[in-house]
This record gives sequence, structure tokens and C-alpha cells, in this order.
Amino acid sequence: MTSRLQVTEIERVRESLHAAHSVFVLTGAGVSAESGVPTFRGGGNAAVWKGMPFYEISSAGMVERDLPEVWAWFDYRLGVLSDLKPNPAHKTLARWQDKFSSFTLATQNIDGLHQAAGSRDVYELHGNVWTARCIECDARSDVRRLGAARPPVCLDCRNPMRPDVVLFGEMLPVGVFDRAVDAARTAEVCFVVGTSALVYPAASLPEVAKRGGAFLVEVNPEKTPLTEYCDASLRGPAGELLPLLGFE
Ligand code: BV8
Ligand code: ZN
Repeated sequence: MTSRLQVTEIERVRESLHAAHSVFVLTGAGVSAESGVPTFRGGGNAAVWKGMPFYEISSAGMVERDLPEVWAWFDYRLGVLSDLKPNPAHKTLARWQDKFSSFTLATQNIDGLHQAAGSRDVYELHGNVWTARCIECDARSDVRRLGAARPPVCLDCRNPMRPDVVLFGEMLPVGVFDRAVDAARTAEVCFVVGTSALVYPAASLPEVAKRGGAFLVEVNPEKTPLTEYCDASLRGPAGELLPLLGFE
């Protein structure tokens, strides 16, 4: 149910999109919520693993300390993800990529649902849960090709592999974040969809876009630390609101 204020906001955002040539989108766990993927801070069962908060089990230190337990955590999440599908938010963003002369989608998510919806060249700022990386030679393999052994064994050098995911305390993939900064800086419209905007450096991208002069739009049922900097806030689920903006 969209209120009168919401309709006005949607109109303003629709106009800014129609006038834009370059669009930058940052997504977080909320864009996958309507696909059934638990968010981190919405409570739910993605926030804690055997009593450990997710920023502890998903940390660089845990890979050193207890790689089998890290795999138990990621195998649980792979199990949750295995039969989930993209929702209308992912599909709308996939359709937008051919509507603007410059369109960049950067995600903090590791679920691969943007690609499953048809998005190309997705900037995966935090990696991808479906890929494993060798801790010695950096070789990468699809987890589904590596059998049940945990930790999986590298097909090239037989050393243990880890999830190819950026854990807390780890640097983001070289190049990906810099390219996202360049795209955010030159965007005329920046959408921030489904993120609590707490995790850095990803959460700095909307600030980069704003400083570059972008019209900043937040799509989130709740306020976030970014809300006060936004030019428009669409308060509600991305799967319902993004399709209302046209460009279908
Ligand atoms: C780094 C992959 C340099 C793993 C993730 C102390 C020690 C070390 C580092 C730090 C430290 N203090 C601070 C830091 C930096 C740290 C950080 O920012 N911490 C925060 C918690 C303060 N960052 C890092 O460590 C980064 N690296 O800084 O490197 C460095 C190097 C060495 C030493 C120091 C620094 C690496 C960060 C990447 C971590 N990996 N994920 C995994 O998934 O297991 S982050 C994790 O959080 C996910 O990627 C997730 O996407 C991300 C952010 O969360 P959100 O996506 O925003 O999800 P959340 O649940 O929070 O919010 C969902 C939102 O959706 C809500 O607002 C909700 O209202 C909304 N919503 C719900 N439903 C819907 C919806 N919106 C729309 N529609 C709906 N239907
Ligand atoms: Zn190897």
C-alpha cells in the first residue's frame, strides 16, 4: 500500500532516473531478503553461528584458527541458498543495465542472485559464496565441483581451500572496489538498496556518489545512517518498490 508521500517520492525518483545517463547501484543483504535469504542484522538465523556473531565466524582470524568450522558455517549458508531464486528487485536491476549509457551494479552480497537474474559485470565487493580459493596458490574452483571433503582440496596443488569471500578484517578484491569508486563518483543517480550501511569500505560508496553530485536514493523499509544524506528515501521492500519506477 503506497501512501501519498510515497507516491510523490516515487515520482521524484522516476524523474531523476529518466533524466540520467549514468546510474550506480549498491546493494546489500536486503535486496535478497524477498528471495528468502536471511539478512545479517534483521535478526534471523544469519546473524549468529553456534553462539558466535557473524562478524566473528566470518572473520580472517577464524580461517587461521578453525577452517573446518568456517566451512560448516558456509555450507549451512550454501544449503539455505541452494534453491532460492532472484526476486523482482534483482530482476528489475538486471533490466536497468541496458537502459542507461553507463550502469554499474556493486553488491555486498555473496549469493550470486544478481547474476542469476541476468545482471552482467556485477562488482562483487565481498566475493561469492559459490567459489572456493586455495590458501596457497590462489586457484579458484566452483564449490560444487570440489566434492564433500572439508576443507576442500585444491585441484592444482592439493592444499586446503577457503571460501572466496571477503571476511571481516580482510581487504576487498584489488581493483573491484577502485572501479566501484570511479563509477560512484561519476554517477548522476545512486541507488542504495537493502543495506544497513554499516560495513566499510562498501558503505563509503554512496558518500562518494553524493560528493560527486549524484541524486542519492535509499530503498529500505528502515532508516539507516545514510538516510539523512539521501535526496529520496523509498521506505519499503525493494521487490515491491523498484518495479514501480518503470524501466521494466
Ligand atoms: C576492511 C562476506 C581493511 C562474509 C562481509 C575491526 C577489525 C577489523 C576490521 C574492522 C574493525 N572495525 C571496523 C572494521 C572494518 C570492517 C567493518 O566495516 N566492520 C563493521 C561491522 C563496523 N570492514 C572490514 O573488515 C572490511 N575490510 O576494512 O579491510 C582492513 C584490513 C585489515 C584490518 C582492518 C581493516 C571487510 C568487510 C567485508 C566483510 N564481509 N560479507 C559473509 O557474508 O559471511 S560483510 C557482510 O555485511 C555482508 O557482506 C553484508 O552484505 C554486509 C553488510 O550488511 P548488509 O548487506 O547491509 O546487511 P544487513 O543485514 O546489515 O542489512 C540489511 C538491510 O536491508 C537492513 O537495513 C534492512 O532494513 C534492509 N532490508 C530488509 N529487507 C529488505 C531490506 N531492504 C530492501 N528490501 C527488503 N525487502
Ligand atoms: Zn592450490
